[in-house]
Amino acid sequence: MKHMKLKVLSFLVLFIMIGPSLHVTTLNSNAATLKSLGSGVMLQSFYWDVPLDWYTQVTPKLSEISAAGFDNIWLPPPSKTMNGRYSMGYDPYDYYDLGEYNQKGSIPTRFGTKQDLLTLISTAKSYGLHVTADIVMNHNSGGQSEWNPNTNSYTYTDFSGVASGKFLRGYNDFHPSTYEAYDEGTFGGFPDLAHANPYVRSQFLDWGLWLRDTIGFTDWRFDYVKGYHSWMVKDWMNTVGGYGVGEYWDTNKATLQNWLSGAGWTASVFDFPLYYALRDMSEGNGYYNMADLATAGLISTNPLNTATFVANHDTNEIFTMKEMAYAFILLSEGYPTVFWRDYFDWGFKSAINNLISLRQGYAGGTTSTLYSDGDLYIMQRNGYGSQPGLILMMNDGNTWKGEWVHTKWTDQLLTDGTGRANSEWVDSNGWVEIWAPPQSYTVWIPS
Ligand SMILES: [Ca+2]
Ligand SMILES: [Ca+2]
Repeated sequence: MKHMKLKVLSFLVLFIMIGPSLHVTTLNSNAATLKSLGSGVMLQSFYWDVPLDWYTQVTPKLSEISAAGFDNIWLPPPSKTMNGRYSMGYDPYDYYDLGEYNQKGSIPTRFGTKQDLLTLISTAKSYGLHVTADIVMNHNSGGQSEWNPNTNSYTYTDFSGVASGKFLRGYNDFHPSTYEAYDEGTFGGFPDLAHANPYVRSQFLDWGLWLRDTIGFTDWRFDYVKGYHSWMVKDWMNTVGGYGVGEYWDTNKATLQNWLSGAGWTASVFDFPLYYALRDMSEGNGYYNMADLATAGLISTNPLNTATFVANHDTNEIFTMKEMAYAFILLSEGYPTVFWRDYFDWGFKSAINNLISLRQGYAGGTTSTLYSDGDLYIMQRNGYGSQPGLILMMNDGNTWKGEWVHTKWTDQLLTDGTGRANSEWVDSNGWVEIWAPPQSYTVWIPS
């Protein structure tokens, strides 16, 4: 009897594990008209020092972006900053000025006017795309100097003059506050917000609802979550909903799991451990141990709460074998992010389009490692629903390599979805010999 119950329970757990592709809190009513999040992949739709009025360059590409299979575009922090048009948005000054008020040198932000942003968002939604806002809650910049009795000194913590007239801040809204002297971390020398002050917490939640209901953002990327309490993200997700992903720049998987737990598993986190493993592969000139890929990332343990990437606006170190790195994240579990420059500027568009198509058509279900050694990593997606599964074979060695693997199929012709290798038959016992070129990959699908 007890045994039976356990079996039923483990079946339910399995179903929950492979059913949804990622964790989304469904409070947002307008998400219903958009693509199901996770049915495609996310596009980081900016890079460091993008041209001025960037919004107006993104909008004309949204049709193409949606058609390629993306389901979500991640935009830079929208608020007016201390450095105005010179800033990439990570030094927020007036949270409610999205390019509407003449302050800090201009009406628009670096990325354009509020109207440019609204046009971008409504166009994106017309193509079914989610729109992710970059949320900077750890620090501010650009306040006036004021006498601060908490520090017995002058501090740049007077944000009472913001032109929007909303979310005014003063010294006690920052650390050291009478509510809390300090939190998890500070960023540069910027005034560091005290979320333990109930005013700060509630103002952020109000701002989140305004971004959602008035501006139209659907999802959230949380900047520098290492710098503040994870409960702030949990409160945001439980109040505002959608999909949230934290930037916790750390390679320790247990540390990332602790953060996810602190955020009540309401959000995901970027897979920095996997990023650095793929960087090591790229820089290894064949000496990277490919067998390590099976467990290198947080996706190997927490795929529903993991967003993967191979480059972003802060870090771009993977050059050799970059397409293979994309193959790994785009065909694995987790929610992959493609970097704008890789897609539009640096020549990976057709390869990424093919990989997204293979992901959507085949890459369902759990993951099994079929074979691994120093130069080969071969994994099978086991299939789910209408997605029959596939096999990804990665080779960081300097010669063509073949390997016999035991697959989920029998008496089945497998073709290489990249067109690099000849088709191969799986025998009646499930075995097949598959091949991959040097420092490259193949993708085996039933045909
Ligand atoms: Ca902090
Ligand atoms: Ca190797």
